[in-house]
Amino acid sequence: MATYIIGDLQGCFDELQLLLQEIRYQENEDQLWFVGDIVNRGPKSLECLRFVKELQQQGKAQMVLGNHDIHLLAAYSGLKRFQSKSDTLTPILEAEDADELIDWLRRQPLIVCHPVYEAVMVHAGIPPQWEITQARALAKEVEVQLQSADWQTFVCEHLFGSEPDEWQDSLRGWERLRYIVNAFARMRYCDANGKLEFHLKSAPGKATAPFEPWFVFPGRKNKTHEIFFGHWSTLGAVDAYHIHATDTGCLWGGKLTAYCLESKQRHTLACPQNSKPKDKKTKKK
Ligand SMILES: [Mn+2]
Repeated sequence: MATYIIGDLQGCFDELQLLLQEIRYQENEDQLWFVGDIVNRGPKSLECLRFVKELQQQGKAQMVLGNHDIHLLAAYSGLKRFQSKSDTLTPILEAEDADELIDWLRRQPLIVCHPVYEAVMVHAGIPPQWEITQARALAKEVEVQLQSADWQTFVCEHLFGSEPDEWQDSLRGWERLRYIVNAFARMRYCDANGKLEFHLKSAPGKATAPFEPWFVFPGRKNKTHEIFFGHWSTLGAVDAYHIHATDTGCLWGGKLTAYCLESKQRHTLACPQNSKPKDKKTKKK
């Protein structure tokens, strides 16, 4: 039995199938962990979503919500403010099983914890000031809202926005939930206290002080666990600092990653067939 952590799919269904063949994935034995951003920008988001849903419902896969998955929840709910020309969500919204897909998607978590290993999966990261136990509890606060009957009000009216960018235990209400979502699903850079910086998207290396990649701070309280995440395609394959970055830019002509938790081996599939969508400003690896 193996557990494979699969990087951001973003609709790259054919590449996923090729990668699964290459690693000789055994559906009845192996577990797949998807780091989120299952959908959008790529060509086959509907196929990706159906595939992950089917496996998850059979207990063969888990996923966490990424910013694009949350974006899909918003698009389904009629929120037009953040729609983009490069969105490729229409086939999902028009699918006959759209309601079931969305109802399932909104019940997916922001963090997944391995039952045996000290390993967790999130889409973007966990800010330095949160221990894993606290991170799990905070993720739950958002999950409860997304699973409530009134979830569309939460998504359309309260969830989006980059404020507050600083965490306080005393934060309450929508502001508290917004920071939590942004940390788990959007963060790349922050300061030592978890103040979020959303304008920086490039690979580390430039002078960005006091902001650094969220995982490099010496006092980071969640170093107790190996953290698997995606979201940051310009970061590439990093296995250091007790973190494992798995978004290797399949969508942008890079690679799709499957990291085997047990053997600690990375498997990648080159995806040169994907042309870069026009609005993408980051360089491909
Ligand atoms: Mn993302």
